[in-house]
Amino acid sequence: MGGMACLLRLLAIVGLALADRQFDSRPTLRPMNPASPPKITLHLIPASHPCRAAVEAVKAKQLEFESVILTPGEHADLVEGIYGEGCRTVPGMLVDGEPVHTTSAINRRLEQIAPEPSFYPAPIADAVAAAEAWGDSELQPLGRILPWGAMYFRPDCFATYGGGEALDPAGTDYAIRWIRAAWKYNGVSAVAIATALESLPALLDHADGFVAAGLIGGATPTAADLQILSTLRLLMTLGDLTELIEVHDCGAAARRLLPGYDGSIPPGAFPAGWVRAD
Ligand SMILES: N[C@@H](CCC(=O)N[C@@H](CS)C(=O)NCC(=O)O)C(=O)O
Repeated sequence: MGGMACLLRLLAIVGLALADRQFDSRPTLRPMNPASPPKITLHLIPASHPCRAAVEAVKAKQLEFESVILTPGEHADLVEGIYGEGCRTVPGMLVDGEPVHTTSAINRRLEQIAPEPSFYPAPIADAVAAAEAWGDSELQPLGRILPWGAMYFRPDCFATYGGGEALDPAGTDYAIRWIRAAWKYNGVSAVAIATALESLPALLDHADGFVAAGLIGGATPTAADLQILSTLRLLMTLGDLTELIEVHDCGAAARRLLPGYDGSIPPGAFPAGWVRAD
C-alpha cells in the first residue's frame, strides 16, 4: 500500500475496515454472560491506548459490541454531543443508549452487566481499583506524550499506528502536519518528553509491585490490567523503549495480554541520552 493510502487509513477515512482490524469486535468466545446482553457501542479513535483498554474489557466479558471509529481531531465535539458536557475524550460506551464515559466507568458498568470474570475480584477489589486509578492518572498520560514525541523524529512511521507501512515523502509531509497539531493538542514538548522518559523507570517499578501483589498479570484481566497494560503495550511500540519495558514483569504481562499492537518506531528516535533505564 502506498504511503498516502496508509495515512488515510490511519485517519479513519476507511474507519470500518480499520475497526475490524485494530479493534476486532468479535468476542473470544460466544456471548454467555448475561442471558440477554444489551446493545453495546464503543466510540473510539485509532491507536488510542484507552480505547484499546475498553475494547479488551468488552471482549474479556465475552460481550458483542459495535465499534464507531471517529476521526482524531474531530472526535471531541462529537463525543461531547453524545456523552454530555465536558466529556470530550474517548473511549465512550453506549449500553442500550445509556452513555458511559471513560475507561474506569466502562470497566465498572461492564462489571454490572457481566460480573464474571470479575474485573475487581472480591479479596483484592479495593487494591485493584486503586491500581486502576494510578494507571489512569500516572501512566496513561505517557501514552499521549511519548508516541507523538517519537513520531516527531520519525514522521514516516505515523501510518504504522493504523496498521499501515512506512510513508513515502508526500505522505510524510502530510503526517508532519498531523504530528504538529497533535503536539499542540496534547501539550507535547521536548521538555515534556524528557520528563516522561525520566519518570518511566520508577513507574515501571511501581507497576512491577502490582504484579508481585497479584493485582495485574494473572490469568484473567483485572480492571488494573486493562488500564496499565494497554499503556505499557503502546509504549513498547517505540523501539527506544521496547527492551526497557519488557525486562520488567509488568512489560512481560503487557505482551501476554496484548500480543499484537499496531505501530512501530525503530530505536534511535529520541535524542541520545534522553532514555533512562534507572
Ligand atoms: N482518562 C480518560 C481519558 C482518555 C483520553 O484522554 N483519551 C484521549 C485519546 S488517548 C482523548 O480522547 N483525547 C482527546 C481530548 O483530550 O480532547 C479515560 O481513561 O477514559
